[in-house]
Amino acid sequence: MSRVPEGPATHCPYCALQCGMNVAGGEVTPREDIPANAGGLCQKGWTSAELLASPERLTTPLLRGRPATWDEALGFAAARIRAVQEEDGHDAVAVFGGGGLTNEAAYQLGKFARVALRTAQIDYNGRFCMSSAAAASGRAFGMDRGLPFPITDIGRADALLLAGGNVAETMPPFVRHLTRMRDGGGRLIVVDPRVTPTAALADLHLQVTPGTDLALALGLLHLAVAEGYADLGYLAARTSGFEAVRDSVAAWWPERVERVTGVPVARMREAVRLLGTAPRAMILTGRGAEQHAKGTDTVTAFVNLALTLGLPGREGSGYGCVTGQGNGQGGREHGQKADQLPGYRKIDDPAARAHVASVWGVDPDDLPGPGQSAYELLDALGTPGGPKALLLFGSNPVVSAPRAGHVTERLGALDLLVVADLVLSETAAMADVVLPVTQWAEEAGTMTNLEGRVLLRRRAADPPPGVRSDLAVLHGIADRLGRGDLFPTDPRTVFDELRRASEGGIADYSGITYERIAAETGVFWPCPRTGEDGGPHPGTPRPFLDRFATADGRARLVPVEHRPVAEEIDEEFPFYLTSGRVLAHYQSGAQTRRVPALNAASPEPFVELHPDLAERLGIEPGDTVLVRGRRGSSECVARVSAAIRPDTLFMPFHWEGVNRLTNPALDPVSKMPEFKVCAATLERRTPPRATAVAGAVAGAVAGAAVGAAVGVAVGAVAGAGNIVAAGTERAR
Ligand SMILES: Nc1nc2c(c(=O)[nH]1)N[C@H]1C(S)=C(S)[C@@H](COP(=O)(O)OP(=O)(O)OC[C@H]3O[C@@H](n4cnc5c(=O)[nH]c(N)nc54)[C@H](O)[C@@H]3O)O[C@H]1N2
Ligand SMILES: Nc1nc2c(c(=O)[nH]1)N[C@H]1C(S)=C(S)[C@@H](COP(=O)(O)OP(=O)(O)OC[C@H]3O[C@@H](n4cnc5c(=O)[nH]c(N)nc54)[C@H](O)[C@@H]3O)O[C@H]1N2
Ligand code: SF4
Ligand SMILES: [Mo]
Repeated sequence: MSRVPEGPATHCPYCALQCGMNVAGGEVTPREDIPANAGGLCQKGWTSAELLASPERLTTPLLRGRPATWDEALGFAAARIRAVQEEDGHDAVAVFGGGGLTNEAAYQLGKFARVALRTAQIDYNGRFCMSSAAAASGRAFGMDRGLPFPITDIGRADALLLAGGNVAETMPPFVRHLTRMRDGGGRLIVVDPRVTPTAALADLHLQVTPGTDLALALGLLHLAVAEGYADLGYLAARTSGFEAVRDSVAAWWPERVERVTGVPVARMREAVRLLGTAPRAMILTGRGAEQHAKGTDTVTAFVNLALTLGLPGREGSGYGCVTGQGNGQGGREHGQKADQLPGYRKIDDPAARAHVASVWGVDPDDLPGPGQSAYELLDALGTPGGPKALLLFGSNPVVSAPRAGHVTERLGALDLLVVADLVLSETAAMADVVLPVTQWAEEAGTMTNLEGRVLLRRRAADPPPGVRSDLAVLHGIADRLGRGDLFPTDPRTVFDELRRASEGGIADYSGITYERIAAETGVFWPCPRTGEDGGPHPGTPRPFLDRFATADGRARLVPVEHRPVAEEIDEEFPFYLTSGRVLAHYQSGAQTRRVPALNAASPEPFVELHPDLAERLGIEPGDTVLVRGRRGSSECVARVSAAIRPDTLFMPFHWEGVNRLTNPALDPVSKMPEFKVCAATLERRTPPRATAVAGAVAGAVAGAAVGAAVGVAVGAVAGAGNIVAAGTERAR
């Protein structure tokens, strides 16, 4: 294993900011050399090493809940896979991956599905994350890279609109880039139904009704055209489709948009003025705008606005998606997506199949075609004709999938569930076979951050005895299926193969090596083997400066229409329920709920509601309430806050609960579920429990600490009531 890089300098296990950190002796310290965090870390990063030595860590395989040897566990899994495939065919075994896996593991998982299992049925949790932004960027620019510019460009912008992102809680060190921008006179516009810590930093907050960003973007575009901010020279030189889009927004006059979105006309005008007059402007989207059954069109509408203003492909300006998981970017490039082969190639493209099959040493005709998207796949488990077995790496769908009660039922109907994880997640607890794997600091590999910068995860600690890497697990199963020779366990060997497989693709990694990443603090893809001068390619920090990645080099404006949410509120379920994140927890909470300091900061699930609504329903802060929807219900603690619209409830999804209610209505293009809005009601359940009150107080204190940490003026939050009041008028 001498070829695997070691050393304390690595990156955080959690989000896509991939903050640089040193890990030594169980202690974490931030790195200064990584531009994304430049010396900063959030609370999750600071405490990330605690899970390495946690007693809750899995260190032995489990077979039907009992400790087993690796040989027993892998042998059982392989024998069952063979039996299921003999009876019901290759597609009867499905694979589900995750955006937290290294590039090497994600690549190997896709190859494992297509070559060792020969199944079409593979998808991953990134479908729940950035798929709408990816689809919209692909459609407009011919390429999807979260931020198609270095994150440090943000600090030099003169105006930035962030739609549906709460970076002060989801990527706290990101705030330093926004602060730098504001210190330089730049203005921040935030679109969110809540006065989040991020919205509280903003110069202008557009407090939209959940699910109406598409109408808002159409309205902003209408105003931009009407007020003469369209950059006609740029549109003519670098884009196509402007006329059709301009005509399509003609009917979205500001008063109509105010009625649909709840955003006052004056605020829309101000947003357009700030963006239209800024020499350098940016438009960014987060999950709040994207996780809808119309997410792709919503992002397209924001991209149309950015293109109309002449932003993408101009240094210092642009459109970007603030991606999510640690390897959310790389995880969507190397083939764990149902329709994809490595290098962001399409699995139904004959040339792509031929290239990848030659790297894999298999016949292109033996490669399966596209499979189903994440929710469709989960929904089909154990049904007649659906998969009978599932191998799951790096996701906890019992907590995080939409309509989770139903998904849990489907998982329970499987003949075989195999889960590779570090802890006994809610999903692992259901598995026939649980395989304990190494964690970030115990393994080497590469991660691609939200900028498209490929980073090196070094091995900085020894794994406990008994655990194996994801690559070793895949090798162990493949070996028992007779294909072990095709699945090496050394990350560098896998990366070198990935480089060849990606060569010539959109996400070309062929010129990237572990040495270069270490020497250059990351390399931006695309990075072919050689540059224009015949020497090593420098990597591509800003891929659209000269041309877009479309066939004709032009960006495409695509007309889109607003439509209502998939499940409108009514008398029985009169409130919009939205969901998202809090600072202290990560995703399904499988990792962070096991870190004592984080659990203390945010100990239990809650629902946030407005004081007016609480008063109307007789709910006091700290009460236990039942939140009910058409698909399920969830009990949690009430938090009363003027920072939310009175028609909206917010629940974090870090605990089992909110996803029992969420709506699996899918976006037709990206297959993203409508996580961000469904209809719900709530009622007081019991008198306040002692722990509930204590929890609410602790939560409030933690919230205040967040505010302080990101420099939120308390007055801004207190003043939120006005904005809430202004933002609630809404015609039916
Ligand atoms: N602390 C923490 N940080 C994380 C993660 C985590 O779990 N915890 N996860 C990582 C991952 S995978 C991701 S994807 C990112 C997500 O990062 P973000 O997108 O910033 O996170 P969310 O909290 O899901 O959603 C952002 C905001 O959308 C708002 N919102 C809800 N509905 C709507 C709507 O209809 N329109 C608009 N405009 N806004 C709406 C919510 O109020 C919320 O404040 O965070 C990453 N970082
Ligand atoms: N209601 C609602 N639901 C949502 C969202 C929302 O905003 N609202 N957001 C969605 C989004 S954006 C996302 S990204 C998903 C995320 O939801 P999940 O897919 O459930 O993500 P995690 O909780 O990160 O699950 C990762 C699991 O893999 C394990 N793990 C971590 N690293 C590794 C590794 O290297 N190898 C292996 N084998 N296992 C590992 C962890 O312990 C954990 O159990 O949730 C989605 N669900
Ligand atoms: S912002 Fe993201 S990458 Fe940085 S320390 Fe926090 S969780 Fe880790
Ligand atoms: Mo995500």
